[in-house]
Amino acid sequence: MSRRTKVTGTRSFTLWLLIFIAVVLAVGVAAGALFLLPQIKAKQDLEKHYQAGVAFQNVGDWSAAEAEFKQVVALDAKYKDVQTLLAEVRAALAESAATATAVAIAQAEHARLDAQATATARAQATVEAQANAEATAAAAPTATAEALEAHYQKGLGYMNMGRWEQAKAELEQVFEANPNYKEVQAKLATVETEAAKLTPTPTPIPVATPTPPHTPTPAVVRPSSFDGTNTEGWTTNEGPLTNPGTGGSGGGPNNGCLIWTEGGSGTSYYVASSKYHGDWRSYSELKLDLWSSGGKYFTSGQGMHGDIFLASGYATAQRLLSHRPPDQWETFIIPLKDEDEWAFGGGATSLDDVLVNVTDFQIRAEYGEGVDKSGLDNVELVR
Ligand SMILES: [Ca+2]
Ligand SMILES: [Ca+2]
Repeated sequence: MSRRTKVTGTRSFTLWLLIFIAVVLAVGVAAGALFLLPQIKAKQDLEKHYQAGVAFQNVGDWSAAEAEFKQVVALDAKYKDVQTLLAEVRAALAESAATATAVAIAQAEHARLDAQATATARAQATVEAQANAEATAAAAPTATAEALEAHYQKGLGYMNMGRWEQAKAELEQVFEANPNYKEVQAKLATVETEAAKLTPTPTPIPVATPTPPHTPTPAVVRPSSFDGTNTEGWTTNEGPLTNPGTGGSGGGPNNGCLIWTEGGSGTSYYVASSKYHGDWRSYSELKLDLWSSGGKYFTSGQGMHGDIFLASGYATAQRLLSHRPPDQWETFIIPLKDEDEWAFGGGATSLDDVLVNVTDFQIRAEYGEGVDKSGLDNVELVR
């Protein structure tokens, strides 16, 4: 037999209390979910956009970074350092926009100059082509017209197929023959524009500096070795000059030289023959053998004008040797370049002013006060 128990009194109240508490808890949880979850989610969204913005910023995608940071600001304007990062990103955006503008301006200018050059070239070509076309047309008008039309049509055909290079070749033939033929100029312009899109701009190749042709030249020119008794046109301004036909520098048979002996009141010089007149600028040095003896060495006065004297009209250059030639042959080498040793006169300010066209070349013959003498041999200009 079953027994039924009726719930009454204290036990019934407890049950209802438990139910009430359960209901209150359920409502509380639901309310919590309703109010708190969106806030948690919003917080997560904020961080997600923030991190995305930072990532875009790191890879330099300024627009995407800005978009993300703006979302963060919309949700929470004071979130972390979002305002600073947004400012950075906007600055970068402005900078890249300025760069892009500059590049665009440069490209536009480049394109404009290219177009200008092409137009100029075309205008010139038009003039030439017109002249050619007139001559050709006069010779064979019918044949030319037929050939032109054939090239023109082939050009249009290639254009339709997008074969720009072939189209260009055909249309250029038309243009060369008759620049005003139908719409050839417009078609060519189109073809060139399209062809240019396919062809990368070639890097200009630096123009090689042409190598000047090498002209072999003798190392020693205009030499005077005074073989035999030949004075080779040399003279002195004062005092006698002879060639004994022997005793030249280096010795040996038939080795003559110039000998000057005392004479006159001023300083004596060997005066070169007219063979030495002209442009000396290609020579690097002057070479000669000298000896001297007797008298008392002097380096100024008595009409002296250096040990080596050059003139070009009024312009003069002179210099002393480092020492008096000894009483045996010594070779002296004088560089033909501007050095402190040179003294200029008559308006010359550099050695080249005189070397450009030498009209007088003298080598000092007299080195001593009182009776003295000297010898000269192997005068050479060296390149
Ligand atoms: Ca000689
Ligand atoms: Ca003397």
